[in-house]
Amino acid sequence: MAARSAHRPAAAAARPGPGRRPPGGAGRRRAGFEPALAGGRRHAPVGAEQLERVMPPVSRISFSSRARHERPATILGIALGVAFTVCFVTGLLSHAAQTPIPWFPWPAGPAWLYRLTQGVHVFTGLATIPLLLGKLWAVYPRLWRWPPVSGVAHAVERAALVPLVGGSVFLLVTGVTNIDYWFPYQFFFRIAHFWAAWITVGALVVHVGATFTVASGALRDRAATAPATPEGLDRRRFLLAIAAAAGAVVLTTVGSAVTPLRRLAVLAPRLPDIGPQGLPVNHRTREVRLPISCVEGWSYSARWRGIPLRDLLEEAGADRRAAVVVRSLQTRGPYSGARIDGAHAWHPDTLLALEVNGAPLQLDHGFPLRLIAPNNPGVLQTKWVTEVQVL
Ligand SMILES: Nc1nc2c(c(=O)[nH]1)N[C@H]1C(S)=C(S)[C@@H](COP(=O)(O)O)O[C@H]1N2
Ligand SMILES: [Mo]
Repeated sequence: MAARSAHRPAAAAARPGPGRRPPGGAGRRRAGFEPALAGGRRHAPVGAEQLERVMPPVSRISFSSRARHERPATILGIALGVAFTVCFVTGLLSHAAQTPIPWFPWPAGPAWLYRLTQGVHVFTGLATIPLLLGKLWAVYPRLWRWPPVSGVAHAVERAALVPLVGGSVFLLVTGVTNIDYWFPYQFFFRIAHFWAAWITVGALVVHVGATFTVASGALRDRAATAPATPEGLDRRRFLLAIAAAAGAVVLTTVGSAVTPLRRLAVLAPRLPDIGPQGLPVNHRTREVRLPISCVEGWSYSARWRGIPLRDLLEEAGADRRAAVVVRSLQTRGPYSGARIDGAHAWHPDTLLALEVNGAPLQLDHGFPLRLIAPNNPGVLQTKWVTEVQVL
């Protein structure tokens, strides 16, 4: 959306003749495609028919919707710009609180400040999801605009969409998977999220600069951006639906921080009052039922709760084939440590256990931390763990 003239071919594509529905069947292919080309400044190139065969539906599907015009796209863009700025600033504050910056010491008070800034960060980020989906829906016909670029400035604007859209999606996906404790990637969340934010905001600045004229025009002039035919989703209703979706996302999650709304927090991954001693727990703890089987022949089965060893190994970047030595506070004797192979170390049930049968480990059972792995002799279930070493 660099300049009006550049946008015209797509706008024309979005406007079938009066009273005509967007053509759908193969028989109407030609009729649907031609107005789009006629509306452009150039005539149909020779390859138009082949091009149409490659991507016929996209050139016609309901691009007539009234919702798909400059004005709603601009309003959503402003909402997104505000949301991203709020997320960016609160994210930087969070970064400053975790990685001290000499010239920006994070204060010890007021005590509620981080609770507020990080709540705003996460819940604004979640509200951004419907806004971004709406914006992408409203503007995606422009991807098929012909010609794809109409000059250097336009090329820069379009190129900036790659880090802008890619970065936004990356930030939202990693943010959501992180609060869900799902890490389907190798990189360290916080660092990747931090740098992606800088890239996205940089691209956002380019985007706002490049689209400012068109966007402010669309805001000033309600009538000019109205499509010829009143088909498809009404613009106002479209924006209301997006706003309602964003509100619903916040209402169904914010209760994980705002206690009075706790009962509404059906989409929140953690609730403020669920967990031992009335507080949520934030370890990736896991509970398994495994036996201790002593070489002497006696054995007992118990419920162990603790941190999967593989999570630690993963974070340390350990090799899956490497053997692991788990060391005990007890420095002498055959039980001062256990050497376990990769298959045991990376088994999802192998834990550094903190609890047994619903209570913290008793001192004799290895308080505060002991190893418990499936199908290993008791001698290898090291108690009083102090160190894990990858060989
Ligand atoms: N540090 C240390 N870990 C240890 C031991 C030990 O003496 N010291 N004994 C091992 C043996 S032989 C067995 S059978 C189990 C017994 O676990 P429990 O004492 O919790 O029943 O712990 C194992 N882990
Ligand atoms: Mo044992």
